[in-house]
Amino acid sequence: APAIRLEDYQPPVYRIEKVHLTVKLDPAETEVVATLSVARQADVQAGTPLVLDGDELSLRELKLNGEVLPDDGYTVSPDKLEIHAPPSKPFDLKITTQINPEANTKLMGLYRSSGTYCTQCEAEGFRRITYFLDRPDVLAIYTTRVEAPKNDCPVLLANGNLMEKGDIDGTDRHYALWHDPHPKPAYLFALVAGNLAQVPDRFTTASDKKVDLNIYVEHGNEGLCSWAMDSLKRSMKWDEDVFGREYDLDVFNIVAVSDFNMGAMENKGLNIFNDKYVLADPETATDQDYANIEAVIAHEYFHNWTGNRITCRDWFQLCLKEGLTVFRDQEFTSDMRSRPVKRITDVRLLKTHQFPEDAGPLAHPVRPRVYHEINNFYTATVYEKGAEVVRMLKTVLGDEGFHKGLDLYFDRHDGEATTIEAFLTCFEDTTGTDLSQFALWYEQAGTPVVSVASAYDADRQTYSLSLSQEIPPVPGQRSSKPAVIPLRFGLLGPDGKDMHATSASGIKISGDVLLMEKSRHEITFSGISSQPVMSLLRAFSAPVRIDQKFATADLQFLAARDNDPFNRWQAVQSLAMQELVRLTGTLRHGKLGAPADGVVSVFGAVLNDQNLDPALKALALTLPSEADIAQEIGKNVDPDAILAARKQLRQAIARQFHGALRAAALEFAPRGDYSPDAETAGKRALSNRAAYYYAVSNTEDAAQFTWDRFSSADNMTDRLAGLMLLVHDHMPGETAALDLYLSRHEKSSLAMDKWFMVQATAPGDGTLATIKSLFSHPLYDATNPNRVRALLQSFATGNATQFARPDGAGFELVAESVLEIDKRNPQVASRLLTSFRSWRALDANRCALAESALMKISSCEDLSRDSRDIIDRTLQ
Ligand code: B3K
Ligand code: ZN
Repeated sequence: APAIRLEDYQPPVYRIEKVHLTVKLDPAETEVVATLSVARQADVQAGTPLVLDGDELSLRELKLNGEVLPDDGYTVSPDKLEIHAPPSKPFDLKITTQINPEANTKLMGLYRSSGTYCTQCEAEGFRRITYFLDRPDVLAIYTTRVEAPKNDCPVLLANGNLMEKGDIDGTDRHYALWHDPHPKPAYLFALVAGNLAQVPDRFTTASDKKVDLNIYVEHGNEGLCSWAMDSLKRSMKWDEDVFGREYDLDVFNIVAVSDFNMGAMENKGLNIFNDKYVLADPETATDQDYANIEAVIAHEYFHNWTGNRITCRDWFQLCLKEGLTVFRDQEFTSDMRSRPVKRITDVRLLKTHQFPEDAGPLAHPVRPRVYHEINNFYTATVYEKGAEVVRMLKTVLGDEGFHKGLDLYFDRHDGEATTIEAFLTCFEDTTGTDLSQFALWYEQAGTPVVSVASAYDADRQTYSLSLSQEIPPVPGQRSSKPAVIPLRFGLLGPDGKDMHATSASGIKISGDVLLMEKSRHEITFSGISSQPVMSLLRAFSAPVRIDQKFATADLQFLAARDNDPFNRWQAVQSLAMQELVRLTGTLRHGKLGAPADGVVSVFGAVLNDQNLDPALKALALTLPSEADIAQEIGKNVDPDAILAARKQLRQAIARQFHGALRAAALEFAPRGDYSPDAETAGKRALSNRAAYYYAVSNTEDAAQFTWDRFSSADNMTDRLAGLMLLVHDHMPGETAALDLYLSRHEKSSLAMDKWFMVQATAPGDGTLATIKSLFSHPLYDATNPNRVRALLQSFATGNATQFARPDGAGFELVAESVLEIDKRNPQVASRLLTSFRSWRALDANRCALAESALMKISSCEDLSRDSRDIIDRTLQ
């Protein structure tokens, strides 16, 4: 596939102003009649050919201004329709294509999920429905007529407002006519038809407009939508209150489907969701699921302004809508729940997903400059780092400047397809700030490392700080320019309070933010009356790594006293990380070191801190993940040693504090009816975190205690936590627990995904055989993306020791699966393939084994474009 480059961008030569679609649904032979109102751009020569995109299409009829086009007037293939010499005046093009939804296993374009017709058009799925200028800078007004048998498909939906609905005389079919008055790119087109249950509600906007809200689900799931609906209403209200954004149609529809390549899709007025981000009740959904549903519902809703009303000029600008919308959904969750908890959760996600991406062969800038397959760029870098960049913009400009700039953006670009440059210009225009250096965050890949050294001079009462920044080389980027790095900080005095310098030199400071703009800064704070402890990067004010040598005592001090909750958490993590890296090293030399008392006791102090919010406490008591430790070690990684080191520290904490842990597990277990609210969920998290340690405490009742918690759980959060312990720690009752869970949940596919996931992520030699036998389990379905991800993606990304087995069998299994899935669903396959991205960091033996598995994939000649792109970059 050819490389698509940002620098080659050309505006479209024709506009498509209106689209009238008639979709006559049929499982294998759906007919699509598209009438496009086309106009030549003013600066384009008359007669310039019109070249429309297609993908696996077959043309049935073609008319121009009502006349059948002669054969020599056009050329057509499944992926292209070219009109050689279109009229110079605006014209109508009527294109009839036939498609086969039933055979569409890629789940792009129009397909069927459990009998329901649905569409997915982002990024380039519309061209699988009809020939079109399938690019985000072609904005049209759509009218859609959906036709289907009344019995099979009582529900007929498309974007916009419903204009008309009726029977088609003399047939068993009916139709619905939808009109969307807002011009939109084709990737936001959607239609749905099926036999679905409707859960209605209503929202009144700030300007008193009534909006009908509906969630459509499979019959029987009506009772599982109330959390999603509640989340939607809160999102709508919040976007009015915080960003001044109102909804703009008479109806907002959400449809939940069970076969979906990703989380959800923000189609105008008709969001389509993976049902895991809609359906919830205490019996089948965890607290985490509830939080995810709230966040994804909000995210898709917020796209209505950031993405739909203002969209992207081209796919290189993807972060324009995604980074900004993730930032908005993060803020929403922070307001709905606990800001520090949300911040820590997001940073953990960033560090486990985005940092490794940015440090490996798949690294790319937040705004890439080149791609071969755009679907491979819906990445943690575009989404999560993209959100961090927006967050930094807010930190650099201040709340007021940020909101003024954003208001201008909404005003100036409403109805347009635009760019990152245009976005940044709005902030420059409102605040007078030059953002040209800041813009490098969109251009440069890799995670900057900020190195810190400090010295205190008691005589002069000065504290000096040397800061330097550097981005380690990443593919295609050997050197880099200094970025603008806002570092939120505090200088802690011995009493734990922030000290205030009488003056500071060497850097721009605004409030509690140091603004790095150069590669080096020598900073001096004066009037510092005693040796301070530096708390840097508070609230994780920039997506960087900090390289700072800390004395254990200073980290202990920060862990206990920092008034920034994020950095308190970070201090505990840093202490644990130092120790885990040390223990891993010892284990690799065949020795068994004991965890240091000083580190273990910090966990005891956290556990016994009466003033710490339970949710924060649960997070502080969570050890860095195996993936985090691997990343910290960086090269020659041995996952077995990491697993063993982590287990050692966990056991040491468990053995030393078993009494307090048991007490906390009991004390914080919420009583009474289940509620998913953040506070109650925080208590449950702490209770389960304590139980996680207690399970390996060597006390007599640890096994029984764990079993009882599992078997008596009255909600999924506790049941799943219990099941994980029994299965991952191979405790007595492991098999019985899996059987009990299976018989209880076999009817709920979302609950069963968790059952597959728990087994796939169990450490231990037996897991590979388990996975292979699960392939033939009656409930395994290789065509359902959620199920495939539950078994294989979770194995490849969440079971480091078995994926990277020293005999290579884990890599083999994933490689074979990629090849098999790729034939059916390239997007699911290529996503699974990205789990190899850190292969070069492994030890020599594992590295060689990973390479041969990758070579095997690469040698396959008919790989999809998606997987070819990932494999080529992974091996480069
Ligand atoms: N915009 C969609 C993602 C589409 C992915 C296409 N491969 C969901 C979202 O980010 O809201
Ligand atoms: Zn999004």
